[in-house]
Amino acid sequence: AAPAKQRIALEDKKIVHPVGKRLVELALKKQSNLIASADLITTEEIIDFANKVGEHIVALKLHSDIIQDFSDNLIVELKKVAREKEFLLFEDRKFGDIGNTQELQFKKSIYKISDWADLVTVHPIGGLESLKVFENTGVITIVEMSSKGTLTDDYYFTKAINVSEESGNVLGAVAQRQIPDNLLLFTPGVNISSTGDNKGQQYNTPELVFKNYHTDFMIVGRGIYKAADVKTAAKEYQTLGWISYLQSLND
Ligand code: 5BU
Repeated sequence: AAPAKQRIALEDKKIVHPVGKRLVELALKKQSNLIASADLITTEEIIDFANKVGEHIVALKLHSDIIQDFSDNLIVELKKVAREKEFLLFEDRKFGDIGNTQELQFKKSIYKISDWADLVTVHPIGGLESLKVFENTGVITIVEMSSKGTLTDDYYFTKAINVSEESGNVLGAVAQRQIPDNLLLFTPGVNISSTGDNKGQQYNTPELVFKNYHTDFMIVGRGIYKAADVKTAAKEYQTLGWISYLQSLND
């Protein structure tokens, strides 16, 4: 489908959340709207990956609960790389409970997400007040998923966007379509050499998501971490993503 309207450039988006502002600043400085998903299960692999892709990304996305040897040391090391190579730490926790439980999961688990994550994902299914517990961490709501047969239909999407716009904690949303300009759009399900996997994931190209969805940040997992040369792959996605973004400004 053709884009409904002109896309807004990153620097012209009216983002008020400090973490959202920082992300935009990093994107413009590094000429990157790439978020790498480090879906790796050991500390060694994650640190190695972060060092290789760091200069090409604006954020490193983690699933802490898949890391077999998770420890505070991993976070100490990751923070060092993140500071050095200038990217944010993004925990894709997909919270989805009442506020009190989310608060315990966010602050009290062995992952101590509140101590280090710049960004977290949340299913806004618990409603507006459930989002308050994330305090100064940037919340990215999941308003639509990339997988085949997802239950995030138009009705859910609209309600989830309303909650996201009302909450001061939310800087953006994950979706596979255009969203209001006051939110940053994050799109996973991006791969240049595959159209999907055998577990329901569906892929689009960087060109498509920037042009048709007006994505602000693309999220790439296997396209990078499974590549024979992850640094080269990250650079390739960075370049293609940025070119696609710039082209989409002129559509
Ligand atoms: P992939 O290897 O590029 O398919 O990984 C995609 C990542 O994005 C993975 O960590 C997922 O958990 C995450 N993801 C997604 O693929 N689709 C969604 O709708 C959401 C998250 Br929300």
